Amino acid sequence: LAQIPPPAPTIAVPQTAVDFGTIDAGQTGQQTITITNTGTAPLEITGIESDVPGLTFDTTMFTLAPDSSATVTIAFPSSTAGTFSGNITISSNDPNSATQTLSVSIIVQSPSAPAISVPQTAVNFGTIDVGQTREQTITVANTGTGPLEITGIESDVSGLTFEPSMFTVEPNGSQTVTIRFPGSTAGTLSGNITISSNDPNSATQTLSVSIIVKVSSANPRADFNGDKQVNITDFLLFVEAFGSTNPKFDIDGDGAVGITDFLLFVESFGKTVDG
Ligand SMILES: [Ca+2]
Ligand SMILES: [Ca+2]
Repeated sequence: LAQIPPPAPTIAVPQTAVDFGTIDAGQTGQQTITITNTGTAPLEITGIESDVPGLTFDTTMFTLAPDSSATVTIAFPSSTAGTFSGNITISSNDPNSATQTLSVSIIVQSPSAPAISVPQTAVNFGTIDVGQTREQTITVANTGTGPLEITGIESDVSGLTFEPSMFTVEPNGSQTVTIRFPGSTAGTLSGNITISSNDPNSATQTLSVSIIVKVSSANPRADFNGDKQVNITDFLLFVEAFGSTNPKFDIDGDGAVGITDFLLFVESFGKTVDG
C-alpha cells in the first residue's frame, strides 16, 4: 500500500555562492538571491544571517506558499578596502534541510584617484639678458591610479608661458612642460608657479620661480677709447682703422680689421662695459 507522504515544504536556492566581485570603497555592493518553495506545504524562512560584518538583507523572515519564490536583496555598504568572505545562512522549516549555506565574497578596492608629483619645488631661470628668451622645463608625473587632469598652469610673474598648460597624464605617466620667459625688461623677478589639477589630496602645486634680467654688457674689446661706453666715438676710431692690421681694432683676432670685426662692434654698440 503506497503511503501518501504528509505535506512538507522544500527550500530551493539555485546558487551556492554570492560573489559581489570588486567594488570601490565607499560604494554599496548589491546582490540578490532567490528562494523557492518546491514543496507542498508553506515554507517558513525564519532567519537569514551572515558572519560577514556589515552585510544586510532587505528581508529575513517570510513565508512562501508552495511553488512560489521570493528575492532577497543583499547589500554591502563598504567603507574600507579589503577582501571579505564568509557565509550566508538561511534557516527554514524545511524538514530535510533546515539550514542552507551560501558562501559570500567581496573585494573592496580603494577608489582610483590621480596623484600629482612634481619633483622640483623651484624653477630658477638664472640671469638672462634683456631681449633674450630662456626656457626651463618641469616634469609633471601621475603616481596615482586614475587619470590626472592638469586644468591650468599659471604664474604671478608676468610674461611666463607654459606649453602645454592643460593636459591629461595617465597613471604612471608624465608630461614635460616647457616654461618660456621673454626677458623684455631688466629687473629681478620672483613669484610662484601654480599647477591646478584634479588630485583630490593636492589640487594645487606651487613652485617658486626666480629670474634676473639684466641689460647685456658690451664686449670690452669694442670700447676702443676705454671710457666703458661703446658709442660713436669708438665707431669713428674703428672707421679710421678699418682695413688695417691694428690689433687694437681686430676684435676677433684674425689678424685684420675687417667686416667680421665690424659685426662684433655693432653687437656691442650702445652698450656699457661691465665693471
Ligand atoms: Ca668707448
Ligand atoms: Ca678681424
